[in-house]
Amino acid sequence: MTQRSTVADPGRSALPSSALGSPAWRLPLQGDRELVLGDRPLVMGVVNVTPDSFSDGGLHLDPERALDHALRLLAEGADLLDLGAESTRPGGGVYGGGAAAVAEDEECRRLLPVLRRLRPHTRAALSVDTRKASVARAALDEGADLVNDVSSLGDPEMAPLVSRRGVPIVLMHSRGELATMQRDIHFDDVVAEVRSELGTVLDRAARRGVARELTLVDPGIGFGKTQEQNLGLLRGLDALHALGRPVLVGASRKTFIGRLTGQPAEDRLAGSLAAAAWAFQGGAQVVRVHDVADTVRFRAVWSAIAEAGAAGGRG
Ligand code: HH2
Repeated sequence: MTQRSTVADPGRSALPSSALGSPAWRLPLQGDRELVLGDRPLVMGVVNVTPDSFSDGGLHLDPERALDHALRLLAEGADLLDLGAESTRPGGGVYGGGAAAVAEDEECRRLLPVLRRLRPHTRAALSVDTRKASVARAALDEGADLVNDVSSLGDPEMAPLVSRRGVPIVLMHSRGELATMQRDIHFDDVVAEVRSELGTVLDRAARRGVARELTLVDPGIGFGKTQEQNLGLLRGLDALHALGRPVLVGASRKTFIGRLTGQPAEDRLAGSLAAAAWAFQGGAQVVRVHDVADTVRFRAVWSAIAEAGAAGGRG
């Protein structure tokens, strides 16, 4: 398979500054590859190897089906993939009981056969969506490139692992435990508080040996936030750039969209694209999505318009 444009050749000179004016980051990946962030927003395709994910649970539990799905997302233009074997759907409030916790061996049993099959097919960055250091370690050994940890180092072994292996990590904002985080939510100013708490997470990560240059931050849309707070965060996303790290946004198919459109999770494409537009507008470097083909087409038009504006065209 051909090398994807976002995985740079080693030694390639510094990325030309973007027509959109955002800075570039180059995150090292295993095997002399890099993930280049900043010249245009990247599309991260979601591969859920779970029976119970909120929008596609059970569809790709079989390793061969998960592999087909992953290859399809790459063919549709995904810049990178995020493979997860534990649903992290929060519980409490309107979300009901939330996702069931998955034991480490079960998470590995779901995830590793897919990674093992997928790795030889692509040089695209492969992320593993896990809260467990032991699962992340096994996934890195099977060729995963980065860790997406929605608990932001909740497992005390995660920081030593990523620091030792020198791999990038996504640190996501949330408060409290998944099972209860949708209860008793209070923010006075959601954007300012999420920014400040992500700053604290970055500082704590640095104290535990995680290089700041290897981090991405994520506002945690849908994780312990009300409807209005999710909307406000997307609208105020650009404030997160003050943290000086690339921003990843996962809004695809989430409940806040369904509450506005009345659609079930698998029919939330239009709303997900609206959320992606706000993520792009807010300067997100990565959007995590289920509907890759449509998001890639959407980005083509969005970027063309943005770059026409940046070039000073007046039509
Ligand atoms: N959202 C989900 C899972 N992982 N990771 C990051 N960094 N940001 C997110 O917003 C995020 C995430 C939830 O979406 P999904 O994987 O589709 O559902 P489930 O957790 O039910 O498997």
